[in-house]
Amino acid sequence: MRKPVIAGNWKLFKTTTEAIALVTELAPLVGTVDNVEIVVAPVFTVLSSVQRAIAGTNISLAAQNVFWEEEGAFTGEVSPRMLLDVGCSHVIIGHSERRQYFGETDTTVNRKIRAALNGELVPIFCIGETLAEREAGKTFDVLERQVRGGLEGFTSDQLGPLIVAYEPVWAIGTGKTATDDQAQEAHAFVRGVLAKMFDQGTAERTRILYGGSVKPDNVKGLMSRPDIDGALVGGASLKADSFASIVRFGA
Ligand code: G2H
Repeated sequence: MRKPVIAGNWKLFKTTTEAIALVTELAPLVGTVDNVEIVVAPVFTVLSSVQRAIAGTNISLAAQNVFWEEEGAFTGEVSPRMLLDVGCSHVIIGHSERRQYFGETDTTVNRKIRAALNGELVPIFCIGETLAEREAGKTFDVLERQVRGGLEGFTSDQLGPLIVAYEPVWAIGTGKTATDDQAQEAHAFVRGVLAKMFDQGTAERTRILYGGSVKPDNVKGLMSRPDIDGALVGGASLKADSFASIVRFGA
């Protein structure tokens, strides 16, 4: 059985005071939930403060990005060791906004996943097609290319706890959610690619999250589908009550 994961991607929001207020309100709302892995991903600058605020709770900490080198002359970057140092257990890698605005490619994503796994962090590896790609009938080609590119050169054992997040780019922050059927179809396809690349066991154990305008009122339908193991939530993770509702619907 795959334990569901509900992860909040805070993107470029929340100062220290705001971030602490959010998790302080969130923690008691989800405190009794033990059948869902709950993760929040704040900006780098507030990771330490959020870590102190969630100590002793069932909420885990993720970063939104990582670099593949451990240290060196790489101005502006942060390494896996540094994320571990401030209490991160997870890291989002290859989010479509990073691919779109910061030049990330399947190759850089692959290096980041390797560095994260070597550094004992759980990668939340994001993939997803654009609207143009979907309308051109290329969704499966794009997903297969991204999965193969991101995970090229790994053995099944090395993948360990890797989480995949399917986020159709056209559904991100737009209020348009993929239908339950569209999401399930993509998730089943991705699981099939994992089975082809690795083996059935790896495909069966890998959690595949859906992301793209997930809200309290659509999470239940998505989570009822067999290959949807949770959600990567953006906008709706910025308020404690809506994120808590999503966590509970996913429970
Ligand atoms: C997709 C998602 C979180 P939102 O980017 O990763 O954001 O829920 O706002 O569409």
